Amino acid sequence: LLDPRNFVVFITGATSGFGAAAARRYVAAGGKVIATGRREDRLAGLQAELGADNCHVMTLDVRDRAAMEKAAADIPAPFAGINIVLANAGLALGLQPAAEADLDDWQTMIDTNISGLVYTVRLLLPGMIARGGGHVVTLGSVAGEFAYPGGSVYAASKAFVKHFALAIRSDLQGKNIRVTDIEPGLTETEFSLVRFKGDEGKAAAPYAGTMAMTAEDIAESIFWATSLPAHVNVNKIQLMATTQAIGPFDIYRD
Ligand code: NDP
Ligand code: 8X3
Repeated sequence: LLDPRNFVVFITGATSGFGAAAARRYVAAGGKVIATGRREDRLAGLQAELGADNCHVMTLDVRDRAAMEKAAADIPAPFAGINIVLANAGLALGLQPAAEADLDDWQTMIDTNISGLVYTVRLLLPGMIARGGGHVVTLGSVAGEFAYPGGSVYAASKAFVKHFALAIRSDLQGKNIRVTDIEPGLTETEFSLVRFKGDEGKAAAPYAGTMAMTAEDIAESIFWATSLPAHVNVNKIQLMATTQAIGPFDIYRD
């Protein structure tokens, strides 16, 4: 197994959910993280918890290409040896049928889940290659594999993530860069609170009366994939809560 004390992990979306749990997991194992996101107060809290020697924070919006370019060029020396990029920032907005969905919501998902992802990966890959190797971890979803009503652009954006991850692997042959797409199902984080725009009742409903996965479960799978011996590439990991399964096709009848 690789020694996690050598890990330097750049994380998008570290203010909550999987990203925050992954930051804690890597630092607990002796690694260093660069934690990023838009909410400065959350980043400050995470840094206070993990220590400034282990956790560097950068306030940034992954949709802002210029800010992303500046951030990638601005990593302080102790954290400059990034060898894991966790491209995790993302969101779902709304669950309306396609003909009723808010086009601004669709745009935000495309800008965040697709544009933000490709900025992150494209800007950080050359440095990792120059330093001799590393690992890109993307956050896809079961939604990228199984369509569901109201999923539309969110599901399609996650299909993009999955295929982007597989495709860049082909370009990275011989560069010692691994690529893994993590594809979780039902996991209780702030995901639903964001999807339902702060409506706590609606946000709680997907998790009510069941045992969803936790952010720590997903962080563990990310940590596992990146800790395997360097000659092993996990292409993708699809995880569901034990209480979640795939339903039948939906047949309309008069
Ligand atoms: P959370 O809402 O808990 O966390 C999302 C993170 O993304 C936050 O840190 C948020 O930070 C960040 N983020 C959102 N928009 C931006 C932006 N424009 N710029 C920078 N950061 C941004 O959700 P999860 O932890 O559950 O989600 C993480 C990833 O996992 C997402 O890509 C999601 O689609 C995916 N996923 C989630 C599943 C689930 O059931 N929870 C299942 C499958 C995949 P901030 O708001 O501070 O910017
Ligand atoms: C999050 C899981 O099923 O809510 O990607 O789309 S789901």
